[in-house]
Amino acid sequence: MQSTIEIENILDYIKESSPGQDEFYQATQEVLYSLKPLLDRDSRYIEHNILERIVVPERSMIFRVNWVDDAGKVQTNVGYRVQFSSTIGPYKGGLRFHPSVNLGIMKFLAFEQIFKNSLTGLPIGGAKGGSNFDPKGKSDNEIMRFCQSFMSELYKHIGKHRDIPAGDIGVGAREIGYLFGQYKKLTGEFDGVLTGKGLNWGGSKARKEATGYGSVYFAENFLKVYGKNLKGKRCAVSGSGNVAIYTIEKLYEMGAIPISCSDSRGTIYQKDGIDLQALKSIKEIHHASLEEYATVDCKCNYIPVSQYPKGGHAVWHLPCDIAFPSATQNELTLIDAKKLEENGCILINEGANMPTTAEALKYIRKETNLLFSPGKAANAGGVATSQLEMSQNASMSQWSFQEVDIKLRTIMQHIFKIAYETSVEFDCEGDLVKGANIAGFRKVADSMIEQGSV
Ligand code: NDP
Ligand code: 2IT
Repeated sequence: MQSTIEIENILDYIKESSPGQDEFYQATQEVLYSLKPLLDRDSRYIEHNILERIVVPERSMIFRVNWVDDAGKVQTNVGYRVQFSSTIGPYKGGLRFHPSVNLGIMKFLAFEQIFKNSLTGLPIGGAKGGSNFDPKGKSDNEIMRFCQSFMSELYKHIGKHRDIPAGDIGVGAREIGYLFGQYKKLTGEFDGVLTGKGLNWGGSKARKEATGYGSVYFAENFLKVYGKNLKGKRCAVSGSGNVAIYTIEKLYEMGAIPISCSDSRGTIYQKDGIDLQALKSIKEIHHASLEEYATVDCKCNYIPVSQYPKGGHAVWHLPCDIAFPSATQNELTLIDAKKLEENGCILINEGANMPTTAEALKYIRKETNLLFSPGKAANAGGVATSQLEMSQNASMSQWSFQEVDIKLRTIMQHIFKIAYETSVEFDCEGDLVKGANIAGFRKVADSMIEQGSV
């Protein structure tokens, strides 16, 4: 009872003190309610005011980024870095460049990152950053100048033992290269201050593939508990960026059939399996829209956003066995969840961060038998491999693709095990939302108590 009052008080406080930060409220609400069984069992967390302390970022930076476009005109964007928790290690988390970026989105992502990073078993704290800059339609030179301007402020706040950014939506190998170049110029140091670096200058093999591969390894572990596997399974994948592409690649390796991908303009449905080479060429080389895929491959159906079901997304209305939401937050709604269930889907495995709406998640957990892998566990392979990159940088070594992939597989197995075993410990076997939140929180909260009132 006391824990319910405490949780509601904290959520009221968040609502009042962070108006308009809907995604942050959604993320904290999910985490705090799922901690209830732990709080009821162990009174230390409330005694030490851990909930109140853990929902406030240690530090948030908001800064102006001026850059010059190709026409010679000065443009302005807003940059962010939210350093949420350094309890178990230096701040770690990606950078997102997307027009939708605002403080609430940065805070939700950085908050989720705390527990995700804790679940990996590695010593990394939680952070996120980015900008409302839209890379779409910009020239290579414009992107370079934006990255240089962004880093001209960010470099003051990061460091290899302090805060180590990486990629996320809109930030891939190209952007990390420009950011790293500027950091090196400003500081004169060749440091492992960013991860996702190029393989010639300190990057780790398999980092590019890690989030997608890790997501599939996680699904494989989960299905195994119920005597199932990925072979022959029709998998609906959303997104067509870094996470989606390497989810599709690994699904093929596991004998599954990835039947879809999507972007902000539409969805490709290809019953016999997505053409991975065509997808890579369109997205990784030409940075083009999936409309182009539809013109190259005539065996597929292209569904533009204008034809999506009302309140839903076409990709989740395709007949499938497993869903891999791998694009963005709140891309799987209640209508979508109902359709997935109706079509006989057995597992929703989140590759993106918080892709399932609160309403859909409640329905899935309370009213269906669908298995559900929360993003903070299922997509943790990316950040885990970033930490492997930091390890290689610190020891000035480079491991083979296979060595990194084996470590990634072991880490995903560990994350699944800890989330699953925690669900069993708290009498909710297979509820990995509770299992992951409790396990991720417990390690950070215990460490906060040990470190005192900092
Ligand atoms: P990319 O930028 O490589 O790809 C993002 C994909 O999602 C694109 O296909 C994009 O379409 C689509 N997308 C983005 N925003 C929207 C939107 N508002 N509506 C519809 N489609 C959208 O990003 P990643 O693949 O790296 O990231 C995907 C997800 O995975 C994000 O939630 C990210 O936080 C998460 N993640 C990423 C990790 C990583 O290592 N990269 C690690 C863990 C999680 P379009 O190009 O048309 O905009
Ligand atoms: O959401 C995430 O975990 C990432 N974007 C990856 C972060 C990282 O530091 O590799």
